[in-house]
Amino acid sequence: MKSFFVAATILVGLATPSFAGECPALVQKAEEAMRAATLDEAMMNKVMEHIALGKSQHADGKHEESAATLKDALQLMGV
Ligand SMILES: [Cu+2]
Repeated sequence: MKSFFVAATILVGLATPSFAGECPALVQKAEEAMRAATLDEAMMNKVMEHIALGKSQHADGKHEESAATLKDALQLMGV
């Protein structure tokens, strides 16, 4: 019984950081893409809004939503 709890704890521990770690990597990717891309001002603002929202979702622990928002930002830039 004890080993079951240990195994469950390890599984939960492995599942959470994969999301938590994905957002900062996506933020970095989006910011790099933004610097490299030639966007008009409206698109630039839209991308920046997405990145800011993604960061705050990540800070709130909503890592799945954050990753989705940041992937939208990349998609806006055609990445
Ligand atoms: Cu996150």
